[in-house]
Amino acid sequence: MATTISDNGEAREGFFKRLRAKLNKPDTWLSYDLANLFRGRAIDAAALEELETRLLSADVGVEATGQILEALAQRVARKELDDVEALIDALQNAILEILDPCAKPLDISASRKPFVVLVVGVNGSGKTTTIGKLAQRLHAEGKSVVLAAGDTFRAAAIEQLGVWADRTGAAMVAQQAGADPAAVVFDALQSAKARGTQVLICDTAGRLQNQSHLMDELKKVKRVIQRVDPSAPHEVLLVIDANQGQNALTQAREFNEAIGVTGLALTKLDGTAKGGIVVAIARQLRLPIRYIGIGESAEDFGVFDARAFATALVEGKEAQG
Ligand SMILES: Nc1nc2c(ncn2[C@@H]2O[C@H](COP(=O)(O)OP(=O)(O)O)[C@@H](O)[C@H]2O)c(=O)[nH]1
Ligand SMILES: [Mg+2]
Repeated sequence: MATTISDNGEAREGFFKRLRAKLNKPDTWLSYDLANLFRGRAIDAAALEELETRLLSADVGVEATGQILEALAQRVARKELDDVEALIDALQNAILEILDPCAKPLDISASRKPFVVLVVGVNGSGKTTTIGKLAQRLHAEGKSVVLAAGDTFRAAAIEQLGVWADRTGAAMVAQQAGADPAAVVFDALQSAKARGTQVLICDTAGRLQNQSHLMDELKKVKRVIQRVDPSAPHEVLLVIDANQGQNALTQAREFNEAIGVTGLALTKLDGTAKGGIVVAIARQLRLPIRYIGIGESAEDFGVFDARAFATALVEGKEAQG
């Protein structure tokens, strides 16, 4: 495939290579498995049954697995899949079909000033880290950024955001631990407006998603934002740790019901043998997947690219030689 490689393209290429290397721990995921399992065998109903088991154990989920197998079974019936390479190729296409509708990058429109991103998710999912990475990315694009330290639950959370602010050149608006998050976000929004800042990113506390207290707090933050700018927040970004497995789906539904999620960031895909959860999330939630995280540093972060992800998931390291 001939591609013209711009600066941007090169950066994307580099991220894709790291994604491919990090996503598939050597012997954990499909490609290695399948190649060994099916080499020299006929691709028949029995083979598809074994594939089904592997998809389910990789967290692809019942619905997405069903959809994938249906597509493959049709091709087996037409005798189009006569070896393991053809099967892997067809699998990749079936996964891409599920991921593609969710690959909708966040468009940070310049007409919103500031463009307000409210970041939510359970404790430890990677919110603050994702905010730091996003701030870095926006900074590199020449955009001005204010961070609101809306996780006032622990002092350490405010400090952690402060480190990212220093590192990325973003301004931060914070109050002491225990302050009302809605007040912090209100201040930050006023400050961002006064400075003519382009993007405001609001951190929030996580704790447990089933605490109605947390959801009430997030609703209040949202209301306060809307009092200043009725069109905001322009993005409610839910951060999900991919290692949460099927639990991630439950979290997403709860946050979505409470405050309305407009996009997802999926983190810690480097640490999981179950990257298949991304397919389950795409199939069931049908929410735009904006970004993925594949490590702790700022460069371990990229826009979700459905084709690159499907390829990384299915090809793995082995296939790359
Ligand atoms: N390996 C890995 N670690 C991550 C990633 N994103 C965040 N983390 C780590 O996960 C932990 C929790 O992240 P944090 O941003 O504090 O989560 P928060 O509680 O949602 O704000 C930290 O140790 C982060 O460095 C990722 O994509 N990959
Ligand atoms: Mg945090």
